[in-house]
Amino acid sequence: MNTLTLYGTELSGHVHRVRLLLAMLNLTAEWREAGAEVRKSDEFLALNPYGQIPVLVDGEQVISDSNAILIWLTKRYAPDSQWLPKELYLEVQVHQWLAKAAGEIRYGVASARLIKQFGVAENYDSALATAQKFLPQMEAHLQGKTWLVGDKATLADLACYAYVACAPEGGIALDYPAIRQWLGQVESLAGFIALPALPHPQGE
Ligand SMILES: N[C@@H](CCC(=O)N[C@@H](CS)C(=O)NCC(=O)O)C(=O)O
Repeated sequence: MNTLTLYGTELSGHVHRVRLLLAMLNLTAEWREAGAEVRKSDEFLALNPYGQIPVLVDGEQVISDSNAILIWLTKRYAPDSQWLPKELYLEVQVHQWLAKAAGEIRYGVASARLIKQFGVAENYDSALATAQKFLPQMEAHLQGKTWLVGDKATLADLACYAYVACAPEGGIALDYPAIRQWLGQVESLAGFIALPALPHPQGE
């Protein structure tokens, strides 16, 4: 097997989903800390011209974009596993949630956290509106369910977990019982890794 190398930071939810899957698959990757300065370096930009983490190097192959990395790792190292079901209707539902992770979740709860915790110049009102529309939809979806798709944990759960769990760090309360229960299910997976906690902004 090739040596795997993962570029990231511990506080990134995009990186966290990859770390979770590596742990679930019992795979180890060499860690390269890639804060803001590293991401602007020529060496890093040669790996990912978009200057974003995570980046996975697997032998000669370089893969960026967290959800693409999840697909790569699963199809390459655990093609018959639960993480990407083979049954087409379940598989497309996993892809729907990967799209939510890159869409409503990224531009809702994740954006709010970026603004409040890291001073990133995004629009807080827009992030709040996106989150306040999406979280009730996710809550409704999770009624009576343990996992986002089917009856086992999948890539959908790993991809959506971090930024939803960190919503309070962006000043967005998680007053959603089914979502909270689901977060607990993900946290109970063998090999689960917690994100370092950040303070919850007050008065939001
Ligand atoms: N679509 C990308 C987004 C990754 C992303 O936004 N990473 C952030 C850290 S959480 C980053 O590298 N930001 C630096 C930048 O965008 O310049 C993915 O899923 O991996």
